[in-house]
Amino acid sequence: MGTALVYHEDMMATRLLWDNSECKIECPERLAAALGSLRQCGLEQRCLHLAAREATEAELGLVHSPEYVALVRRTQTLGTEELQALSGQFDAVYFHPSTFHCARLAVGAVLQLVDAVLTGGSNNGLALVRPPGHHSQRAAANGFCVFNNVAIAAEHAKRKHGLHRVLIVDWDIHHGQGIQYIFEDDPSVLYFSWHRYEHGRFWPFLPESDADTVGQGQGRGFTVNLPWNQVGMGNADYLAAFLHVLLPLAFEFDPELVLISAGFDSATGDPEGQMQATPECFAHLTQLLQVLAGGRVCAVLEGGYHLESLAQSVCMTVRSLLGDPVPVLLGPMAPCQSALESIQNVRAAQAPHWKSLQQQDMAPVLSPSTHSPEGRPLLPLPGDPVCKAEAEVASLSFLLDQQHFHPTPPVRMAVALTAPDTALSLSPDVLRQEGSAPKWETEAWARPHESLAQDEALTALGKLLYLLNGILDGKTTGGFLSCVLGLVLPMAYGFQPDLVLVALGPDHRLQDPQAALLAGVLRVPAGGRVLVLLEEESAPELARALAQALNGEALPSLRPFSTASPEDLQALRSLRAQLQPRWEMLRVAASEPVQRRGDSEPSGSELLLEPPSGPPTPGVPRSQFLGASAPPAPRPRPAQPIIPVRLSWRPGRRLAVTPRWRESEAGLSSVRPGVGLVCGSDPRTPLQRPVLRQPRAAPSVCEASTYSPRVVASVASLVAVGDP
Ligand code: Q9C
Ligand code: ZN
Repeated sequence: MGTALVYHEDMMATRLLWDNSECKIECPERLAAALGSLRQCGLEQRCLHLAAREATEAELGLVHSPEYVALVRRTQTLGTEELQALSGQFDAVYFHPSTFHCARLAVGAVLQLVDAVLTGGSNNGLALVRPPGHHSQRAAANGFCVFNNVAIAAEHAKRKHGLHRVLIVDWDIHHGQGIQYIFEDDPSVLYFSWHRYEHGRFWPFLPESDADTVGQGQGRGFTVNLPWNQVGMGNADYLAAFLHVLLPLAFEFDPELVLISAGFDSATGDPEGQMQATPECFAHLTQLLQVLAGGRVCAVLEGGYHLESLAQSVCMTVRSLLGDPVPVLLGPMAPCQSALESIQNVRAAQAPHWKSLQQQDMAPVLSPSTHSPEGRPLLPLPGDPVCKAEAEVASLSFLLDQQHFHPTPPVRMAVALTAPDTALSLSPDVLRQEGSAPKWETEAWARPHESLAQDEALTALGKLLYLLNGILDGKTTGGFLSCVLGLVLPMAYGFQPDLVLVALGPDHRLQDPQAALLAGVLRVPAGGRVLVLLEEESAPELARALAQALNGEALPSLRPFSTASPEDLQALRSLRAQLQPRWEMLRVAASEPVQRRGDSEPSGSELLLEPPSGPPTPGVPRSQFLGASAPPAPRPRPAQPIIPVRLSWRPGRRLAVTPRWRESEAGLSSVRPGVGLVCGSDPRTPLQRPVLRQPRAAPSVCEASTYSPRVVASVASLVAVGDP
């Protein structure tokens, strides 16, 4: 088991033999850089190494024509001039005498990986290959690609392993039109690609890269294109695309295998993509995909031409595959207008084909904020940078500095509440009562952690999230998923918590797989720091499912998908409308260009975000409590203000879980450091403070007998603060 790494040094042999500024970026050093970093970070050593092999002709024939395979085979014996002449027959392609060998190794490496993952040899893995594959077509090389590595792997998974549903996520910054053509009428392969498009002015200049291309015949709705019409897309834009487009469809599709066309030209610094996502973003994207298909995720290298950015992004991907907690994402968490327009358009185009999108009136953007040329000019305009390869390459740290990434966020805490009676305890008088906790004790707990000594350390999403009870009841998977993907996760990303507490109270009404999914996905924005608070009476099965989820292990499928009820959808819509002035990650559509953001918010948001009565927290301006009255944030934005909500619990509430599951069944001994299940020992023991076993060391299973703010704060301080 574990994470597989497939690689063969022969794949460094193919290289450009003549002068060509477009092709020279696809160079052997790409593999060397990626592998070198994996070694340096100690990640390569933790992977299971699979031997690469050359794909057979039959395997190539799963996707390519025999004539095309024969043509590529003949390049082995050609001289440089002949190679150059043949290369010129294709768009952005070069051949080398070793190309046939390398391209067959690339396909074979991916097939080895897929076989290992589908036969249980490993959980997931990465294939580091050259040449890349996603532009390659049945009878044509294209865009540095010779054989379509990922498409062949998907076909192989269907034919040899009998899979019925394969998801391909193409996060390379170019449109993998090759994969799209191969599966355009195939409903067993869901192909998602985002790509730099600029209204058709970016390579490969295809109208079929736009959002309104959705597949053909039986395959309608199984091609999902998200075109970016501006450069500079960043972490928030990519995450919004995952939360509001890819993940809802992926859960409804319920894949048995996830293949990632993992191009890192979508990362900051890349001369082709010109985007701004940081390497950490790929850790998040990977981990979000790991909640699908029982964790069977195979990443396959495609593009990525800024060597340092590529290498770091590859490391981030592997770290996630290994199950390590991911670094918390930094930077402003709000998608830009152009990204929201693209998201709105693809949701509108896909809505007829997916139940999970049929929840609101979806109209495409009428007047895009970026200029759309008359008709579709399929050539770059004069003055467009054609190739940036000659330009100076900026170092990664310079790029990150330029984007104003703050090195350390303030300590934050987020609480997701699902129990109505716990939520009710958030009334103003309880809040005041909580504030009067003995000063000496609070200070004693806060002393080792300076940041906790400040009041803001106890902030929470809880007051907002308790309103979600009605739709978190687990009746429909659709309602549950819409809530988790459309509200909880975007808010968690907007809040950028250092710790997430999930309190599963007595009436949480979540089925075990749903509770596990909630904990499993919240783990991602929280950088792995999630505490789940369970009731004493909870079933051992629930505790086990949660322990697995917190550990980053495979989540059970939610099948079958059932559509959310109209009431759920109405509740979601109105919550979104009320919350999105403050939480921009909730947006699924662009605001009208003429209208100022926040102008049309329904009154009543004050009710939702009402500050606790009593004096405002010292040092925190009162206006921060009021989402609707906050001014709309321009871009670039200052760091998102924290909404301070006092955390409180009914005094004396127990968070104990019975010893039935504690020792053996839940497998707590394998819980990772920084992740905890909080459970009580003997609830009758009037402990003043929790007994914390091995604080911050592995495994951080804490014992506490009272469900009080002091317990929560102290547990939080030990887990969230100072943990590298
Ligand atoms: N400046 C891959 O990333 N050149 N292929 C486009 C636009 C071709 C990219 C020129 C880029 C091919 C796998
Ligand atoms: Zn690319």
